[in-house]
Amino acid sequence: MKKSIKTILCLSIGITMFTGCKQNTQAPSNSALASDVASKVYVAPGEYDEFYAFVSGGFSGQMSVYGIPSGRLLKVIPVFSQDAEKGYGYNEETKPMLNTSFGFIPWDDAHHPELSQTAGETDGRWVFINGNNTPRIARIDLTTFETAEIIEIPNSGGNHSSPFTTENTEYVVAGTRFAVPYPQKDMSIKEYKGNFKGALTFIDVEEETGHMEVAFQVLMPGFNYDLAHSGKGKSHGWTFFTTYNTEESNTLMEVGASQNDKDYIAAINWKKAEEYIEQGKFKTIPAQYAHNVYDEKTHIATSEMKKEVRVLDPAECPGLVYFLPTPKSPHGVDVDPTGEYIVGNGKLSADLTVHSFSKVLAAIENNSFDGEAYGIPILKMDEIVAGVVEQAGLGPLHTEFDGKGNAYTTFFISSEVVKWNVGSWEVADRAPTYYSVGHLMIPGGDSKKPEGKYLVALNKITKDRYLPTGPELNHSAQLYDISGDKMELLLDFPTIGEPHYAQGISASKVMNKSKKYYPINENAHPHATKSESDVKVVREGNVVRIYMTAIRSHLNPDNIEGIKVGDKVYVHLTNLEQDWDVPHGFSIMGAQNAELLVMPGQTETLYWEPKQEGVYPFYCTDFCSALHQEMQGYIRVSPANANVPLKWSMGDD
Ligand code: K7E
Ligand code: CUA
Repeated sequence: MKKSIKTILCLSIGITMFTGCKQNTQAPSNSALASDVASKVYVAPGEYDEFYAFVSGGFSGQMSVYGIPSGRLLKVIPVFSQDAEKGYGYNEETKPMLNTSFGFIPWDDAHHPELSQTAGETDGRWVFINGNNTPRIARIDLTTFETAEIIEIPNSGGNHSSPFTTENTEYVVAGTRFAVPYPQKDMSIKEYKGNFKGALTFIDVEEETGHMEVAFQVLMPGFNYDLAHSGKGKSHGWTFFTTYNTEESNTLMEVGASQNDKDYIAAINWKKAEEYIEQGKFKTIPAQYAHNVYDEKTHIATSEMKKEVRVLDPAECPGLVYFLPTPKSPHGVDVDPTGEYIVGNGKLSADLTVHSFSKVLAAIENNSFDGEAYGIPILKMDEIVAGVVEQAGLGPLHTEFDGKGNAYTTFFISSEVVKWNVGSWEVADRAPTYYSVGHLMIPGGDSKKPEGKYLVALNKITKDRYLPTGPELNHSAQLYDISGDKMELLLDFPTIGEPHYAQGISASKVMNKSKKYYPINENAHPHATKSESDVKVVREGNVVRIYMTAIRSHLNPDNIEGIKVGDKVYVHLTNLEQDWDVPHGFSIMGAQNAELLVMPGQTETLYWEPKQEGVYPFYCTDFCSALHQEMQGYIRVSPANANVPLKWSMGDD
């Protein structure tokens, strides 16, 4: 076993470091593949995949949806970024979704999709995802596959240990990666130690609607809070956050944050937190954060600015937080399906440390503490460790479970997935990844009921796996069959942006709820046009509103005159179709927001300031019918001082 680790290691480092010099002219060998793998990923034309996979876009700020096992890209869902494919963040209706306390921010870094759960199982209602850079959490509705809500996280910096859910989606959590002054203020960076803080935020998710509110924050020492997972079963009521930089270094972090032999997993008893909130033991701190909600009936997002947040100080709330010593700068923290085992993936350690929740409770009961940090008790490590997976690989990052008593951990440096037994801590199998794997995903793999048939490795480096596409290659995912004793590599497929985490779910839990169109009679958009007989153009001062409809195969009206240079023109386009998968597009020459893409039954608005006189064509941008090319019209733009009367028509009227 030792030897094979070495071989893999050399291979992986070799490839990672040196492919630049030794150009590959041929595709890498596929000799590792069994001959029947193609049939295992083949989904015949017209047939459906067995699972949905929701894959983060990382620096693209989006989330993409794939079918598993085929690896087909089904959709890209715009979340924290404007998206020219969907019009999200360009049309007037969705711009407020990207509002923050810093104004409109149309790009973020999204890492961790997390499905909603009921009784510890994925339920197919929503998927949440974090924006790291300007801290935000989004909720995507899995009937529409659209972003329904985004809430900003106050006094956070690098919203990374987010948005992991509790067993019944009571909360999704949002932990700050970077410690910052709390509340934010001007102060010397050199005074970091002891003064900066880390806020761990619990966001209440309303059971029926999914509506999010910041319930409370736990004000932690100024460490970095890297990842989280909530307890389940016996550990329900707790959430675990990894920490690094317990050194509280503020410069040259690669050295400064790697001094301590052990950092901690912070165990937060959120049921206890609820009691303290109930008893009024919180402080109310001024804060500024945006809460953006998309209304499916009006098809409009609104943004509200929130002003304060409730904060609990662990030093004043005994029993709220304990530290579990864990080697060494742990990255992921993962809880097994029973809720008993808490796996710390110490990225600078060769071993995996697994804590026992029962032992944690016993240690708390017996006051088995090894001192404290900022008033938070540190549990004695040797009293809480359940086992150690020794020398499993290099650079463990993340672990998922198959529901059959096995865990699978990714090792970034040794570029492999290692399967090990929960309980005996023995390594059972290992499979190389190409290359440098980050997260992995098993459908339901962080829930009580994993569906342990497939595993997807989400890789950081692609190099020679695909045809070259210049300096940047798409990231890659790799699909493994894990139904047998040995992992079997089935498929490579490219991803959009950087796939950090992903979540998977049986298609049957989602597909039948999928919306086919928006009922036009429920369209409550204030500028909807529900019938072609209601189309009109209205001028109020220099604001002109065009109430337009789209149906195969015309835009109505299609001739408009009386618009002037300097007008503020709003094209409110309603798609009158009541049929699945018949969007219409709209675009007009010279408009800076350029285009719309309107779903059946929906109304969207394009804002346009005509800059030059002339006659400008507009047209439908989505090939919707045999006469799509005829779906076009003209708008005449006259000089600012002209007195051309406002007129609109379609046909001869
Ligand atoms: Cu490991 Cu942001 Cu979850 Cu990427 S993080 S790998
Ligand atoms: Cu409507 Cu093309």
